[in-house]
Amino acid sequence: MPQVLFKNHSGSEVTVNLCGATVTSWKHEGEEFLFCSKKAVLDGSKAIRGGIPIVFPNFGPWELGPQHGFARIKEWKQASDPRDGENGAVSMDFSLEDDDQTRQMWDKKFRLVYTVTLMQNTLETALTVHNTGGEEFDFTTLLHTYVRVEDIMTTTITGLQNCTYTDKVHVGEHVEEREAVVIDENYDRIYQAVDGAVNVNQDMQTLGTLRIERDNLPDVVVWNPWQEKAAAMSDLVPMEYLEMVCVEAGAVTSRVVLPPAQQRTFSQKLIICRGQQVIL
Ligand code: TA6
Repeated sequence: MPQVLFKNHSGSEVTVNLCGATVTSWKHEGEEFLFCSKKAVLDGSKAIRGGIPIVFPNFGPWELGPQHGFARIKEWKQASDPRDGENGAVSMDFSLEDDDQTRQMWDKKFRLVYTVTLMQNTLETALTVHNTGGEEFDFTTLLHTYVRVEDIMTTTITGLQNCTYTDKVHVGEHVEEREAVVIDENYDRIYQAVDGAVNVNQDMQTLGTLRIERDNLPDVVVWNPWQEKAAAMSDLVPMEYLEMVCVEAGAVTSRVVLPPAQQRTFSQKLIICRGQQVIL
């Protein structure tokens, strides 16, 4: 599957695989900030295990098609060349439209435009959903970001305190009491209507804090398969669960309804905040 790489003038570069328009790598000053498995399948035959797969039009198991929808496994088009924006930003667009295959699963007319923007210290990814048909449709969507961590054991996630979450592992609904969430087991939680940014905090000397800001993506899913599940996954090296955490910005707890001829944009900013205080 073709890949596109582009750079900005402040030492960042991003790689996008046209399979799913999946951002598979984002480097700043030579340091990689996204996790992508060494066993990830990059030929388009399945979703890429890493980077930022795009979930659309359904988060989770789906009676009409594959888990997490088809957008992450379809071949997207490169819809623009890299273009310069304000303050040294560089952007590129990718697009996907309905075709016979998508209409067989989900009989809707749509156009998706995914804009990937490199700014200084920041990667912005914005998905615009256009309803190009004559009827309204509804969907869920999510940016399934795999954050690279040096060591999951010393990583914390802040910004989730007091949020209600649905736990897929210890089934039920709970309220997050911790200021700093620690991942130390198979973890799969949907935090609902999270206000403000979420931070992935690591050692200041290495990756520091990655701040995730969201627009129109109220929910945050936190996932790590942990040892046993990781070992059973064909596209993950068993010990790689120690090097990743998925912090996924989504609109998943309520379905988004889009009337005909309307569009809506869902975006996130991943912001490198090196040197910030780490909460352990
Ligand atoms: O977003 C979390 C999640 O839905 C988990 O339940 C987990 O299974 C994960 O996504 C990965 O799903 P995938 O289909 O990519 O194997």
